[in-house]
Amino acid sequence: MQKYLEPLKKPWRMISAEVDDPWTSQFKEQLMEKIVNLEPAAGINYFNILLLGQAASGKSSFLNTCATAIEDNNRLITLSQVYQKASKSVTTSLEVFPLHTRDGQTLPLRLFDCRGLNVEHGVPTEDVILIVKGHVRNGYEINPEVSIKKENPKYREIAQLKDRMHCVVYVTNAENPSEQLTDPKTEEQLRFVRETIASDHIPQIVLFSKIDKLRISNKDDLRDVFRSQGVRDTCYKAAEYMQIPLMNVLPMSNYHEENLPTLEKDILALFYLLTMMQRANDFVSNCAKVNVPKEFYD
Ligand SMILES: Nc1nc2c(ncn2[C@@H]2O[C@H](COP(=O)(O)OP(=O)(O)OP(=O)(O)O)[C@@H](O)[C@H]2O)c(=O)[nH]1
Ligand SMILES: [Mg+2]
Repeated sequence: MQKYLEPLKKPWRMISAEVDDPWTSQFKEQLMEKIVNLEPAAGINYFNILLLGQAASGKSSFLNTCATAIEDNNRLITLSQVYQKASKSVTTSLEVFPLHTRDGQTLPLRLFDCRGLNVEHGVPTEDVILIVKGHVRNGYEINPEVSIKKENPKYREIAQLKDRMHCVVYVTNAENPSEQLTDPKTEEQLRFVRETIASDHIPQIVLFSKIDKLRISNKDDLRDVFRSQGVRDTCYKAAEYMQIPLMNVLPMSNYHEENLPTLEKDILALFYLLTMMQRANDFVSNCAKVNVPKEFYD
């Protein structure tokens, strides 16, 4: 426990190089402006970002936290259902909800929520790959027993760049024992998915939720998240487990017990959303070879 009490001398992650103190409403405004003004490259209308993870890892809660931060209207938003205790997935289909700003602008972003991973009660591995490659439409009710059939109206035969996932976010959480972030079968499933989609160069991120369950610092203040040795060590373990670089592991605490939004959680959600959108845009630009002279790859 002692290590959680010793802050790092310097923050391990600079949330912004431009400001000394990121926990201000000015910084929140800056993030919001960047998000609202980020236009997808290559003529696509929406970035597609997929949330994947075990049941109860915090996927739907992250989506709701993002919706709350984006609307910024001093109220909590629940687009996707969250229950207090559930052994199987509460979310059973592939579902997407529009995110709106306070003045009604819709973000050019589709954040897909999904049934939890698990070979027996979760999304079949084949379906995960089909979803990532853009062959499954919004609203598909996932059947843990069998993969989607081509005759299903929710199956998309020809998937274009606009239909594919442009960034995959694995949601894992601090509730799991540090050495084992998933059960062994899900670990196997995750490894297969990671390796399959890595060959397509799709950006992959780990969202490490429920960090409020750790003792973040002496004051146990979310503002110490990037100064906490304990959070850094836990994210490092997650990075090793998921075989994803530490810079792509984002420590998060979703809205789960509060009655009103807080500046800290809004800023974390906006910062991570912007990170995901930027990675997605890099992927889209790369696929469409935006700004690359014709002879470059000759
Ligand atoms: N303490 C804490 N609890 C959280 C956090 N995020 C989610 N929870 C709680 O964890 C439980 C599961 O959260 P969900 O968001 O439903 O998880 P999910 O991954 O969508 O789960 P399924 O839809 O069942 O696959 C709920 O009781 C949430 O309130 C967090 O950051 N901190
Ligand atoms: Mg859910």
